[in-house]
Parts: sequence; structure tokens; C-alpha cells
Amino acid sequence: MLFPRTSPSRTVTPLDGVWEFQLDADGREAGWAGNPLPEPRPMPVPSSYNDVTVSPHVHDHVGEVWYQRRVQAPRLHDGDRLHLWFGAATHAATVWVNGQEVARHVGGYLPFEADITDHVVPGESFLLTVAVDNRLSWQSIPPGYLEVEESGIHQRYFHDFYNYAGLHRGVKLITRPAVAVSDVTITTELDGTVNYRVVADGARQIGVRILDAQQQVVARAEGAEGRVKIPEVTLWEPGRGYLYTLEVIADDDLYPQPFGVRTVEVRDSQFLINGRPFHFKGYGRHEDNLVRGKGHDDVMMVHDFELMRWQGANSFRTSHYPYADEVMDFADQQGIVVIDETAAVGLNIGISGGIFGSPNQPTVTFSQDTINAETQRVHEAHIRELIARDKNHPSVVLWSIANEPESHTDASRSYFEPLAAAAREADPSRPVGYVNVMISTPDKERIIDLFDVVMLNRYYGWYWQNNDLVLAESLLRQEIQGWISLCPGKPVIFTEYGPDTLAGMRDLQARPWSEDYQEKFFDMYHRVFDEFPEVVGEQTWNFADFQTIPGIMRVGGNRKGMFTRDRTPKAAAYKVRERWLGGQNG
Ligand code: GCB
Repeated sequence: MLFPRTSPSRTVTPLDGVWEFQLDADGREAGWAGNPLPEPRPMPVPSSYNDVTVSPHVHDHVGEVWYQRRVQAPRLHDGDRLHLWFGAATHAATVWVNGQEVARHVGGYLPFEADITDHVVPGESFLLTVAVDNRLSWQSIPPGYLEVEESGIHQRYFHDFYNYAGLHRGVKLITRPAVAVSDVTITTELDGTVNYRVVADGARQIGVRILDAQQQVVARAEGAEGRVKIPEVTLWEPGRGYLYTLEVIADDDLYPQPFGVRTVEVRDSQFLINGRPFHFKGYGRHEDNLVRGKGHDDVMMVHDFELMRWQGANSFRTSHYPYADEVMDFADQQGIVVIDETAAVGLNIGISGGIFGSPNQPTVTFSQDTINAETQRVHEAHIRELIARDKNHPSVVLWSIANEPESHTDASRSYFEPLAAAAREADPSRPVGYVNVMISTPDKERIIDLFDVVMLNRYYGWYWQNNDLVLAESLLRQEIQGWISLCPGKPVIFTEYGPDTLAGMRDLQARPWSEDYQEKFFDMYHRVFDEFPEVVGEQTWNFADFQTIPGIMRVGGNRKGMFTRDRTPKAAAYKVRERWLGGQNG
């Protein structure tokens, strides 16, 4: 889906601000969709609603919540259409305009739109109501299930971050011509060749022009599909986010699509960007902040990129779901490389039992009653939606179609074979991978041949060999050797490694949980990585501490951050900074 951008033929009005909000109490039956909410409280959009109020009921709510506001509809010119755009409603939404349903969407981390032209009177205001549902099921991505206890209904899930919910990203009101550009796909070559394909149903005439960063036209072409060359091209490169704009003109519509010229390739155990070996330095991150939860916030976005650059990071993974469009645009502009991950996290009941589980949890990952053919269908649709949204971002160099799924069984192979194929079909221009879990070692793993790279989350020295970095080092080395033998030619990227670390806890003995242990832990991993040219990436877990469900494994959330949750560097951040800025490994 195209991100809403202004142009001579398009307007975009943000509807962010303080909306009315209420927890569901049979609101559908009571007619809340078309009437003012009976007992609303204020709620900022975008934000997760969970931590904004002081109410435990809001924090722990399971089910639908209602958002509402009045919106001024603009006057429309020449048959323009009026649309609503939602950046993300987590995890499912129904939208009504003046009581009439205009959209339903499932999937908490991707945008959706509704054409509301026929439901409003131009120039008059209308009532906008949204019901957002935070429930996860076996057929949602990510999966979860509900458990009814004496104390109430509880949402159980198999991933290690809090199930924040709400209108997490911007809401926008858009006008555009009835005949409009609805899709554009751009791929590029190093000599400046740009291949483009445009969809604009009903358009009689389609053309494109390419503007450089100074807004000068550097190339033009006619037709819905074509190849055009930029003379003396400036490449998009890690650390230098040079962007062009492809202006697509379809009859009266103009859509400006930013893009960069760069190539990506996996060859001889190397990850090549613009034909040169790239070494990933950075982190797995979360969209997670104090009070806002997963609500998008430009202040925190810019600050986080500042911190990444300060530390010498050149990349991150969108662990464990697609991030806001604004973040992807900003990564393009900043020249930060992105591993773009789906929301398929927690497809592995084997590992999650002890950490996140309830006593009654099921034991089989793939089955008729748990993750099944319908989940696979939803997962495939999600992969396609993500690729459709992010395919033109030069920062995105690799798709990760799942984090730590079960991957050592026949069932996992049947599940993933069609999904890897779907990702390749949706985007033949980028490598595809999945992130492997520690219990699925090279001797057991069954799906790596479907993918281009080996991505590993490893916790030697934390969940295993805790406080024994000597043994951890030897096992880590052995395992890397195992992957290299199993997957000749495939580069290895460490997508997670790191110990929980309580900021401020110092220990002469450098024992677990201390800042000293975190330093020693990273030193050990980096020493081992440097022995293997096949290891082309080091993304620590996590960029910052983040919120999780409470439990005996977590102290106020997951503490594996390089920075605290309020973005103060831990001691290891300085050490790792020296390495990353020191030019070692890229
Ligand atoms: C993992 C998961 C990540 C967790 C992390 C941890 O392997 O991918 O979501 O937060 O481990 O800290 O346990």
C-alpha cells in the first residue's frame, strides 16, 4: 500500500490528537458505532492505550476498545475521492463513519485504508468511530490464545514483548483523484537503470519523471512499465541515504515515490550492497517507549536514530513486526540498513513454555487445533502485505519471514516451504531469511535450505552456560562451524545475542545481570565472530530495555538493552561503540 504523500493532486490531513476512548461494554449492540460514546475518557492517538491512564482495567483489558472523534470533511474538487488511512490498529479494527461500517482490517502492524466519499457530505463534519481489538488467536500473526480463569479472561501468547494495543500509528484523511496511482514498484541497477511498474486503474495516460535530491528532473519515461536511466547516478549507500523521487503521473494524479539506487546480493558467504561486502552492526529493536508503549513518536524515532549513529550502528532488524512507515522512510533518509521482519513471532511452543506460559498451555506448535493451514494462509497474506508496503525502501535489504519458529520438524518444513516461495515471488529482488532459534541447531534444523542467509539468535552464556563464558565461547565457536559446514556460501548474521543487564549494577566478579557481565559477554561474542569471515552481522539484543509480560524471568521488562528504556547508555554501549566506530568489521 502506498504511503499517503501530498502532491498537487493529493492532500493529507493528520487526524492525530486526543480522541475519545472507552473500553467495550457491548458497544456494538448499544449502537456506539453511530453515537457519541456514553462515558468516554481522553486518549492520545497515536499511542498504546495501556499505560496512558492509571486504570488497571485499561492496562489489562482483553477485547475491543472504542475510539471516536468528529472530523471535518473537506470540500472536494472535480470528482476527488476522500479516504481514511490508518498506520496501524493493533490487532484488528472496524471503522464506522456516521455509523456506517467503512473498513475492517486484521493485522496489528500494517496500514489500511477506506474510501469514505459516499458516506460523508463534503464540507460537513462526520463522526468517526473505530473499535480496536487486541485479541490474538491461533490464526493470528502473531499467535496467541485466550484463557478463562476465576480472575477473568487472559490473553496468552508466545512472544517476549507486552501485547500493547490501540491506534499505534497516525490516522490520516486523504483526498486524491478518482483515477489514481494505486501501486508502484521500483528496482534499480548500479549503472543508474531504474525499472518501474505502475498500477493506476482506468488511467488513459501514465508517465514518470525522476527528480534528484535537489528536485531537478534527471530522467523521464512514458507508459505503465519501463526502464529509464539516471545519468551520473548517485548511489544510496549505508551511511549515505541519497534519495531520488519517482513522480508517477496518471491522468490528473501525481504520486511522488522516494527511492534509492542500490543493489543487494548474497554471494560466497558475503552480503553485498552495491557489490561490496556489508557487515551488519546494530541491534534488534522494539517499538517501545515509556507511557506511549508502541505508539509512534517522531521525537523518539529521531532520538533513537541519533543514538544508533552515536554508537556506530549501521543497521537494525524490525524485530518482531513491521515498523511504522515513518521509521522506514527515516531509515532510507539516514542510510540505515534494515532487516524487515514480519509479525510472525512465537510460532514455537517448545521454547516459550517456561518463559511466557501459563500452566495449561498447549504443547504442539503445528496442529489442526493450534497453528494450522488457516494460520499459514494469514501468515502468507501478511508477508505479501509487508512486501507490498516496503518494497521500494532502499534501506530494506532482507526479508525475515519469522522469528524463532519451530524449524526442526516435518511439520515446520511443510509450513514454511510455501511461505518462503511466496516471499520470493512477491519480491525476487531481495534475499529472504528467517531467524533461527537456539534449540534448532544445524544437526536438527530442517528449513534453512529454503533461505539465502543464516540468521541466529544465540544466548550461550545467558539462558545456557549462565556465568560460564569460557564454556559458552567454545560452544558458540562450535556451532558457527556447524552452520558454515551445513550452508556453504550462505552468510551468517547474528540477529540476537546479549544478557539481561540491570543498569547501575556493577560487580567486581562480573556476574550475570551486572553491567560488567554484559561487557564481557559482548567481548567474548565479538572475539569469536572475528574468527569467521562468514559471520557478516552482529545485531545485539536489544537496542533498549523494553516492556514484557511480568514474570519470574523479567524484572520490569526485558533488560537486554544496550540502552535503558529511557535511553541511557549502559557501560557496554561505550565498549561496543569503540568497536563499531573503530572500523573493525566494516
Ligand atoms: C529471543 C527472542 C526475543 C526475546 C529474547 C530474550 O530469542 O527472539 O524476542 O526477547 O530472546 O531476551 O529472551
